[in-house]
Amino acid sequence: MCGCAQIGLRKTLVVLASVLLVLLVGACGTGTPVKTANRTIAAVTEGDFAITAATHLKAGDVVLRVHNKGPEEHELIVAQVRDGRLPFRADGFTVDEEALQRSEPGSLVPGQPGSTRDLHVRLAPGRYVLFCNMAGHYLGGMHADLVVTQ
Ligand SMILES: [Cu+2]
Repeated sequence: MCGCAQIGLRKTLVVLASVLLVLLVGACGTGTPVKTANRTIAAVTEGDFAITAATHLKAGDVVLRVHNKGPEEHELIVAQVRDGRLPFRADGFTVDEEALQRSEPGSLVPGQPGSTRDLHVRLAPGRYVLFCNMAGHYLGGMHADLVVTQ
């Protein structure tokens, strides 16, 4: 057996373990935003039917690390609002996303239960709502207010 191959494999395992550790630490955030050199990383947790996230963040480049604990798929939309209210469609239970276009810094399409995904957004000072707009999910409780300060 070749010792070189074994050393290579061991190095690969160490690197994989390090990457896993970083991912796990990132995924298990307590909701306290983490400020790095250029950006803030903030944990967002989605579930049936609630969104848990920081209520206040500093303006700038932000990574929303979105974990869907399921059991359903959930999307995430970030919208800036003036008075904390979102426009609704005629159906009365989904938000009118077309009316939000210019005040929507970012969104994620529906994600699998158990998944963790990053949404990169640039947030200006103001009031925002994080929400899931799948049928009935907003009214089911999937929205969270966010205040961004200078
Ligand atoms: Cu949802």
